Amino acid sequence: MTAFVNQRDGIFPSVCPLDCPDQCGLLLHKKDGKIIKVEGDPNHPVTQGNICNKVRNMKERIYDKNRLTSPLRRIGAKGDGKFKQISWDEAIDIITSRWKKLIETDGPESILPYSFYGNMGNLTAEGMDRRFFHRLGASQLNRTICQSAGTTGYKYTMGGSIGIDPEDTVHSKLIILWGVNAVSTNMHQITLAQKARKNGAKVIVIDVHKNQTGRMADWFIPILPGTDGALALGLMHILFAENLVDEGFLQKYTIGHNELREHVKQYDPLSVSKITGIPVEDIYSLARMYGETTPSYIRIGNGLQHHDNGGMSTRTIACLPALTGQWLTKGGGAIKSNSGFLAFNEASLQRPDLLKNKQTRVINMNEIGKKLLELDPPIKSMYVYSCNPAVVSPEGNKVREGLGREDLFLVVHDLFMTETAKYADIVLPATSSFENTDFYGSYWHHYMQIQQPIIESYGESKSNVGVFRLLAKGMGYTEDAFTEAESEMITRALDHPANPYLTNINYEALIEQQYVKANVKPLLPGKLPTPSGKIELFSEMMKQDGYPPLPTYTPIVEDGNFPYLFVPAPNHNFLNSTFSNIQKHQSLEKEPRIHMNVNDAETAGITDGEIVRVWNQRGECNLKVSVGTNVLPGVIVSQGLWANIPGTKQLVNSLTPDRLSDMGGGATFFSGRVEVSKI
Ligand SMILES: Nc1nc2c(c(=O)[nH]1)N[C@H]1C(S)=C(S)[C@@H](COP(=O)(O)OP(=O)(O)OC[C@H]3O[C@@H](n4cnc5c(=O)[nH]c(N)nc54)[C@H](O)[C@@H]3O)O[C@H]1N2
Ligand SMILES: Nc1nc2c(c(=O)[nH]1)N[C@H]1C(S)=C(S)[C@@H](COP(=O)(O)OP(=O)(O)OC[C@H]3O[C@@H](n4cnc5c(=O)[nH]c(N)nc54)[C@H](O)[C@@H]3O)O[C@H]1N2
Ligand code: SF4
Ligand SMILES: [Mo]
Repeated sequence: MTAFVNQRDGIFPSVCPLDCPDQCGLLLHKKDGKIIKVEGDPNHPVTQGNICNKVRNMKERIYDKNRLTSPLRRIGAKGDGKFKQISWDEAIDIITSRWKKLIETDGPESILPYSFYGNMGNLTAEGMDRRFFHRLGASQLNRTICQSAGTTGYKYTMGGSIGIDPEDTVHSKLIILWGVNAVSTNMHQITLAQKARKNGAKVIVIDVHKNQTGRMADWFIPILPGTDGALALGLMHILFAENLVDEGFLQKYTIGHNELREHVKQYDPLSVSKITGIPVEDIYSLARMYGETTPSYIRIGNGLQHHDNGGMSTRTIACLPALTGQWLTKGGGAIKSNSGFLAFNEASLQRPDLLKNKQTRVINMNEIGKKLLELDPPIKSMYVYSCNPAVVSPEGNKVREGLGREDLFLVVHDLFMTETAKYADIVLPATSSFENTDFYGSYWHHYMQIQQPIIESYGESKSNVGVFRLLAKGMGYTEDAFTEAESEMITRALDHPANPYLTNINYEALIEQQYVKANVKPLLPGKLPTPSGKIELFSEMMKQDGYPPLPTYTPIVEDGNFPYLFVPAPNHNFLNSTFSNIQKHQSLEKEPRIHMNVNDAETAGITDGEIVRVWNQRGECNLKVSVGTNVLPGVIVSQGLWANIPGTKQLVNSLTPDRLSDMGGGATFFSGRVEVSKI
């Protein structure tokens, strides 16, 4: 391995670590041992040297004056943010002594890890940590906050997280960006769509908010939140009624088309229009355009699945390409997530065998507030890493009350003193991804990439892998699993005979080439990983799991007597809450705002630019209002997960429900209702 870290000057290959589908190839410019510039790597086949503004400014974050440099121990009240510097030895000793005691008095399940993908590297996000907590026998976390509902729904139709090769979307003639704010959240999909457009493709955006993505569309279709399943069923109704379906394809590659044909008769365009807020003529135009254009491509976003009915909506939309036989044409089909192609050997990386068949309880991360407050026997200690629950998890007031519990021993490992870390008893400093060894697979394109350490660890910071090695030692665990080298962990994780797409990807190839594409072929003709091997328009498995076996529209759940549906979505310059603490990114976003329809504002006597109170049974925020026509009446949209600046009330998740979605235990961030009042 080239020791990049020892070279004080030069340009080094890297990968964007953030939870973003594009997973860009990067080049890091180093001078005197420090990163002076982050740019896109022109050699990356998909991202081709273009990166977003957030990461072009990444060095501001890496060298921000507020980055944590040493372990800290709390000296003030919980949440106050008063800490004292301690050594790593002390920190590990405090944590492991406390845990050893807890294991004796309350059992290992009184300890809960809480993490997500603040850094997408597999060793960091789901490697050494899993080994450690398996060995400990801790409560397990069900990591459902992001795409769980949609992934489960899509799987019923297609068998797994598999779609088309996004590089093929330059050949598409109709591109539907459905519940995805791709200009901000998947920018290279836009680059590919623009290329397709040059060849005559049309781009349609279906969203509850006419944001930057809606503005670039040839046709923007505003829809009421949580009604996408109904729209998809209305489209199917017209496709069957007007013989716009591909009968040969349905016969050969699907099951249940006859049942579906009968079933969708009830979803007539007039009823669907009333549900979705989309004019009847537009539903007809969209169906005909979709029925008459090949290849067509649907990029299914995460937005539409953050609802009570998100699993079924995604399952339903995933049926559409089969009706018109898209999967056989280059550039035809859909992508929800492509993570299935790059699936590695989880058992070898995560070592569930270290649990020794113990059945430990599983806690859904979306319910963490409630669980911290109500679970019996209680969670006595939580270890948070690569995640910022005080800002990102729903029912935020409960989350913060739970984190503030005097008897909860809280450890937080992060690069910054996040809102969550302020509640911690012990705070540990984390390295940035550029200081680590790790391997990365995109959940959109088909490339696996490697990160080798490029800069020295910042201050005394340590990687997740490094900290779990120390914790294992402190606990007295002697298994080889905790001393295995990173290179060995990668080698073994990539040895996965069950995944035929990985055959050409291994550690050596990654070191040599930096990017290696999975050995992916078109899904059809071929056998899909569904029970029938075909696209399942009717799903016996859904029936067994207690769902309607055919795509069905169910409205989102009643949520109190408040007039507006509230959609608190991500923004352009942050990545979830990451960057929300960085001055440069804050000033680009100006301040947190809500968007409100002009008719609603008039009725409520609210004027553009005013600060309003947004509230419901769960909490309240004071936010500036933008009055206009980019949301439908009855809908309020905010963007960005802002931290609480003292004196402000802007944690949008204090308003969001912790109900679970229909499938996968997913989050329902966008299915809550609010009132908006003048202050
Ligand atoms: N700049 C930036 N990029 C990011 C992120 C970020 O925070 N900032 N986050 C990353 C992560 S973790 C993820 S999961 C992805 C998420 O990225 P996306 O898949 O784009 O999902 P969201 O941005 O949550 O929502 C997408 C759109 O769905 C709309 N929407 C909400 N409800 C509905 C609905 O019921 N129907 C329809 N049709 N539309 C609806 C929202 O208005 C929004 O414009 O982005 C990743 N990339
Ligand atoms: N209202 C609302 N809430 C949402 C969403 C929404 O659209 N609306 N989106 C949801 C979605 S899709 C997601 S994925 C979640 C994301 O929620 P989180 O996973 O919490 O994502 P971030 O806010 O980016 O926080 C990641 C944290 O990890 C830290 N970190 C980065 N690298 C490392 C590392 O190597 N080690 C350690 N120990 N820490 C590291 C970062 O500094 C940061 O504080 O938020 C969810 N919350
Ligand atoms: S956040 Fe997304 S678009 Fe920006 S550099 Fe990273 S992978 Fe690329
Ligand atoms: Mo996410």
